[in-house]
Amino acid sequence: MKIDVLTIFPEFFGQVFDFGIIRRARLAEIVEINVHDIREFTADKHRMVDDRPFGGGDGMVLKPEPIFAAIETLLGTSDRSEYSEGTKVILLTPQGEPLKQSIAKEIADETKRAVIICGRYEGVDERVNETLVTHEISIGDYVLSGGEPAAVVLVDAIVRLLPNALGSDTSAENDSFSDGILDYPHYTRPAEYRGMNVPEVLLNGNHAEIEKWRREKALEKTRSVRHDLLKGANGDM
Ligand code: 6GU
Repeated sequence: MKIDVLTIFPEFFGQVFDFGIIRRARLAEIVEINVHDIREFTADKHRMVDDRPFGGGDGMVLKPEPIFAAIETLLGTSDRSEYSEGTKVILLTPQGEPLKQSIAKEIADETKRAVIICGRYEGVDERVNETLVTHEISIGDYVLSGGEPAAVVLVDAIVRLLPNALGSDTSAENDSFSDGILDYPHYTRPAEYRGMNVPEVLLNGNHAEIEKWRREKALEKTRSVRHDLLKGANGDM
């Protein structure tokens, strides 16, 4: 997969893609990630990336011209009906569809080429959305100053789902959310720490019992902090 990130703050991404699973996936050429400064695609002498909103109001709005130019340079067209198969242009804004594991999975499975546009909180000219964008995504119901942190979240969520991105000893299938509920509690050595003991069931090697305990704990946790997830979860509620 090839991912291009469009941002007015390219330095924000300095080292964020140089660690752990994302770094490994890049080195293994499972994914290529390039960050581009939207300002590099301006054509005016002041290199303006934003301007005041028509109709008035607070803040600045990202101008369409440099974003159209960037997409034309990267994808060869600014008409989304002409994108190659497997191309997605994702706009990150608080107005987008809330990111879920199922969306990350769909993108990981179907995408060869992703361009991620980092919006800014005050807005992006709507013609970008109308013409270039195939998916508008939000990472949750809270306000970020810009889409940059959201881009890091989205890239991480996608890349770890790409074939062979995780080591052979780990699998995305066992992740929290892959079965629609939260993860069970984990323990490692020592078996007793400052008087706190690891649950006996995990020490006795009975794998059927361990499975059952984990499922119960996962459901208990989900019921207590994320009751909304249980509508539609596998198994009993
Ligand atoms: Cl993608 N952008 C901004 N600015 N705020 C957000 C968001 C995105 N997702 C949640 N809040």
